[in-house]
Amino acid sequence: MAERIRLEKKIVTENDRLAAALAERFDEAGLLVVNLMSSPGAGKTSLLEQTARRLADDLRMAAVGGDLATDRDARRIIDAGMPCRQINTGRGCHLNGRQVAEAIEVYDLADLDILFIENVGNLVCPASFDLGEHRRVVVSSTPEGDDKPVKYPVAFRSADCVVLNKMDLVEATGFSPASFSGFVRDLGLDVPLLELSCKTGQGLGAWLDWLRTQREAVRCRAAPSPE
Ligand SMILES: Nc1nc2c(ncn2[C@@H]2O[C@H](COP(=O)(O)OP(=O)(O)OP(=O)(O)O)[C@@H](O)[C@H]2O)c(=O)[nH]1
Ligand SMILES: [Mg+2]
Repeated sequence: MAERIRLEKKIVTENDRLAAALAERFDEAGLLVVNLMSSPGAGKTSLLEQTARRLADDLRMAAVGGDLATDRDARRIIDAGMPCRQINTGRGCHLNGRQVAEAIEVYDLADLDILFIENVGNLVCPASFDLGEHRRVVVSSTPEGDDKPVKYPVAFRSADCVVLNKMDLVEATGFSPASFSGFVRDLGLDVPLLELSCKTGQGLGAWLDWLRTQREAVRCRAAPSPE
């Protein structure tokens, strides 16, 4: 009779090894790497467009973005003033370490302050694949409904920052910001929850401040300590 054996040890996958190598490269170069995750259409590309328009004079930024097909997002981000490489995953529902490693070949990481990774629009698979990033941001939006944190806890629990976008639609959609933040806290998360609108610009200042603070934290960690 077949015997069922319970595996308690985490299996180190090929992606874990690639992610560890990426993390080492990112740390050596001293830049901040931010992985953006959301369901399709929550506003990841819009957030990067706004970030490019408002921060490009202060910080050197670049992006890589994953979509099943087309280079539409990359063209939008480039038009907003940030270099971007598009990765087409075909049927793949998330980015992996190999795809990111190939896409960043065109960048001199030491010349960048922030690298953004726009993951494939999907609130399930991307959460399980480390890309060597320093910070994960989950972007949610008001038309999706206020219960997403409890329905997709794996993604939200892995976040260092939660962005709630499309606040301009809060009344039209009947979205309850209080319920949403309650669900986030119920997961035991103690991370910033930034309410904003990429359409009106409301709340974008707090997002840019958060980015600057994270950039500084990573830069200080990477700087060699004085003798
Ligand atoms: N009303 C409103 N619309 C927004 C806002 N932010 C983004 N949108 C719109 O929402 C749609 C999707 O935005 P994207 O930025 O493409 O979303 P995304 O998360 O990058 O989408 P995928 O890459 O397909 O997963 C676009 O039509 C945007 O113009 C916002 O704050 N308010
Ligand atoms: Mg996009």
